[in-house]
Amino acid sequence: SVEASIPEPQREAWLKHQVGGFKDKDGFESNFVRHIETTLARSMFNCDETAAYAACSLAFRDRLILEWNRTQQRQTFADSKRVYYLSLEFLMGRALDNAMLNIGQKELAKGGLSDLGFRIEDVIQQEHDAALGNGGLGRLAACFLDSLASLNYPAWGYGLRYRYGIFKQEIIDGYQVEVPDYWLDFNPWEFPRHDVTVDIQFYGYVHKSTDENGKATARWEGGETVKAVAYDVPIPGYATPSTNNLRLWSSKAASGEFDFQKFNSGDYESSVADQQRAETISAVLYPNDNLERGKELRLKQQYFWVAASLYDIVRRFKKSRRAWREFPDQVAIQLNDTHPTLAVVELQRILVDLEGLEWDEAWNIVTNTFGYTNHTVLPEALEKWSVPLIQHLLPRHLQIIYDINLFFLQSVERAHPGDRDLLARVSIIEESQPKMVRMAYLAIVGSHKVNGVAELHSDLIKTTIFKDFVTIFGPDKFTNVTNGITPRRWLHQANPRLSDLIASKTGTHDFLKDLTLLNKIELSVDDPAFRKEWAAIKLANKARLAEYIKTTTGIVVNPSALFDVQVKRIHEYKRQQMNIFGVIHRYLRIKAASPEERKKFLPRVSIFGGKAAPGYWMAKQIIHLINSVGSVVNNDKDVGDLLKVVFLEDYNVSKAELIIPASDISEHISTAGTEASGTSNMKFVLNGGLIIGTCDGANIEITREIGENNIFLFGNLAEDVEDLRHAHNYGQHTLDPDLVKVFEAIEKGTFGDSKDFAGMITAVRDHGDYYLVSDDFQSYLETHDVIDEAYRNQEDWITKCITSVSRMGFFTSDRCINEYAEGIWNIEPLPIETAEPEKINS
Ligand code: F58
Repeated sequence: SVEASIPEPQREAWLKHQVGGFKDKDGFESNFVRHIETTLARSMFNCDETAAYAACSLAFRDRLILEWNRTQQRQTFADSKRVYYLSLEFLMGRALDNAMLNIGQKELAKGGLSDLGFRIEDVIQQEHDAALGNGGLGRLAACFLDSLASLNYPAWGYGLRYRYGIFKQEIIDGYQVEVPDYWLDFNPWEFPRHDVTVDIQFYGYVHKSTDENGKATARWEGGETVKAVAYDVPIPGYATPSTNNLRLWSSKAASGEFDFQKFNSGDYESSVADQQRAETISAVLYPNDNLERGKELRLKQQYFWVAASLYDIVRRFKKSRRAWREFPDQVAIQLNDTHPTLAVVELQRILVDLEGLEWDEAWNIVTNTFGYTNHTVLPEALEKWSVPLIQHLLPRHLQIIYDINLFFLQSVERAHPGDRDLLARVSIIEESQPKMVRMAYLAIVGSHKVNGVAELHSDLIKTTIFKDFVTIFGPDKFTNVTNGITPRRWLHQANPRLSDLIASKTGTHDFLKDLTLLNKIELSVDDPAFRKEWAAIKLANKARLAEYIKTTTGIVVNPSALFDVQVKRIHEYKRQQMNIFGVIHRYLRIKAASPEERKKFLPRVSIFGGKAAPGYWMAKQIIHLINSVGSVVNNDKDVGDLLKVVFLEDYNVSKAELIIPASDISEHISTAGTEASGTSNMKFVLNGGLIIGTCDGANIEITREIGENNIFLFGNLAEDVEDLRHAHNYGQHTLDPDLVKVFEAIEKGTFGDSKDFAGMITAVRDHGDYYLVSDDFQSYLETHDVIDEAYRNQEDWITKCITSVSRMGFFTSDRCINEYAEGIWNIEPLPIETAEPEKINS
């Protein structure tokens, strides 16, 4: 047993004083007060909400640490296979509420806080989001961590501890302004491990020689060394004691604080320069969404993180004293997109250069260890790194990449003799000026499985960007794992009343562990009391959002209007421009209508939110147009409640938890074939909102599950996109007449200086309308009219909502994780022998 690892003479003393963590409300309160007075050195006579948040978090943290230690001990003793999820982004959001719910102690904390004079909601609101991610990819990683822990898989996440997460967005005069997000002021959820450090090397040169047995060896020498320091974040599972670890690396100068020599000789500036240069590596999250820019610092981040993580993983494996060939039986590593692909090269380097394995044996271990998930087909988002840059920063890795490519191309040549074009197409090295390393190709060659994130997307990668690799490796290497979301955060935490209403019909909250149990509520679809409460919850959620809109923007919206929401990163392919053009079209119709006719319009609130990458000019123009339309429409007496346009500043995870439960209809309207999956589409439907969408990403599978009567689909299909684009570029582009009217209104200056929006119009009218806005516009408008009609029939609408929710079981991230575990990682959950009674959720 675990206890036996303590030497006999000391065991009794240790076990006698083992900390238990609080067990009841009284215990929580005493913990809380102790943290206020000692840990935080605050007085109980003047304790504000910030201090209450801190003390409450510390009390819960104490609980988490204990379970976390036990989980790690359990996993070490079991010595079973672990999975390592490598992601440059983990968009975690707030931790306190999630911790309370997952360990089943929120009610207890609520009572305790109330005894001490606080409202739990206010305390929760004090927490700053952990925003170490851009959008879907980063949030998916966070959902996966929740599922891995909840399902008792032995799993670690590895990422970077950015000092600045995604920037904070402010809207000033209708424009986006970026403000740094310094989030580490007080972060009770991380544990610095100053004893867990790895020295990471950059630059230098490679020394090649032959050893005494005539074997060629390579040694990477010289260059710069930076220290990686581990920071651990506990990840509690839901209704299980399992608490996994997320390890984030922070960079520090390797050589102490600073150069005293220089300091003493008066050169203070350069004495700190080394330290600053080292710390820059983990300083900022790159704020691009679906765009890769090839900056040296980004490559440094990637190698720094990958090398530290692999060192850690290998160190753990070596403790088991197994033979190297058993590595893939003990270790699965998942590459979240191509950002960690250097891990393939680094593991090969460790095995060949440092551990002395033969190339082929090492390569066999490497490819059996890695799996690669692709998240995009957009060409501008596919990572490529210039050969000279890699040569400079990682000279030995470049040689290994060339060798990997050589052996790969030789195998292709053997299977497809004489096909020179094929060799050029699949080469990991692109023969451009300068030459480039194609990271996706390297990831495919270095992994045993490659997956897309929704059915359509997985089909598209097989037939377009990775077609040749299907020919070479065969179809079985390529698979699909449709994305999912954690129902703990996206239903129970974000929408507790709905979660409880569902539980009142299904008998328990077990659907949070097995989401397919939601199907039981379909039996209650005609139950009047259930329907009434369902509608009341939606209205309350809308009223709460209306209140938030009023306090943050001053705009007054009517909670009984139809709330139409599009919240996600701003990108041309996601087509927020089409949405705002549609809003303008609606505004023009209202304006043109007589007072009598106006009464027939259904009141609507169009809600937008999302950040634009700071260098993405067109995305910023879209934000500006949305705000400009808002200031005209919202102040037009002719319009009144019939139309309001709201842009919510600084969309992030905690705002998503507020916005999503308040939506009637949400927009997932990417050009067909461009959105790999989408995950907010799932969150909206799970919260009893309907969606308007294109036949793209997971919208297609959502339709299959919930039924096509319950979703509003429109627009051209992925298979037609190429031909349409071709037609645009060869002079056959007649714009949709309603879109022309919208453009005329903008150009007349209806929404301010039309020059500010010229780029958005030219993109459609003069530059080939790459995203097919005009082609889909009519179908989009018509579908919105259908939505208005459907919403008027509230009874039918509620039936659609309930039916949809009941059929959403498939989209839990628990299902995804089980699919990865079985089909890619070959790992099993670690059984929990002693489920402590207080862990079982209420
Ligand atoms: C997103 N990708 C996809 N990338 O766009 C979305 O369809 C999918 O649902 C989601 O992944 C999860 O699979 C995405 O968010 C990024 O933000 C990258 C950040 C780093 C630079 C390249 C884009």
